[in-house]
Amino acid sequence: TNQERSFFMVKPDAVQRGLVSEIIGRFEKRGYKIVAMKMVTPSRELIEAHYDDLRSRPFFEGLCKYMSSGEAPVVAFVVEGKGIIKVGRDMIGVTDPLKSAPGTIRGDTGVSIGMNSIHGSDGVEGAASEIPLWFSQDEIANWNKTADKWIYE
Ligand code: DAT
Ligand code: MG
Repeated sequence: TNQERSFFMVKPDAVQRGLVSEIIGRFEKRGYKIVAMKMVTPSRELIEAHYDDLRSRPFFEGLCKYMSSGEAPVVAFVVEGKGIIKVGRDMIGVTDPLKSAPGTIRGDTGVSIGMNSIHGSDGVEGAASEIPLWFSQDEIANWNKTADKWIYE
């Protein structure tokens, strides 16, 4: 299906460094359709819910503090298109930017695991819970991308 959706977020470090368009542009360039996007200064509660499955990890507290510090907002966005959940993760690179291949977002933008530029849903379940956590139905644009006929054969 060409209607698969995944959730992404430009993290505070990348917003501070002026990498928003560089990062979101990669998804547009690939031919994917952006169906929702907003800048948010996330609350501690929202970040805890977002990273709920990492609660038992030693870095959880630091992660939540960092993401909800308010020193910079995040840019949350939803991307739609063929294979986006898996391809999105491949475009991002692995969790540690030092281990991410050049050409990936993390491999091209950072060196620190905690400031790794972008979040992307890690699977079908993650995407299904993260999209409604961050966006209400009326914040999602159901638009027809006419360029799709030059993207999908
Ligand atoms: P990913 O963002 O690649 O899906 P994750 O879901 O395992 O990685 O972890 C969420 C975020 O938590 C990750 O982007 C950065 C931070 N993090 C993960 N492992 C960490 C570690 N060992 N030390 C510090 N921060 C870490
Ligand atoms: Mg993850």
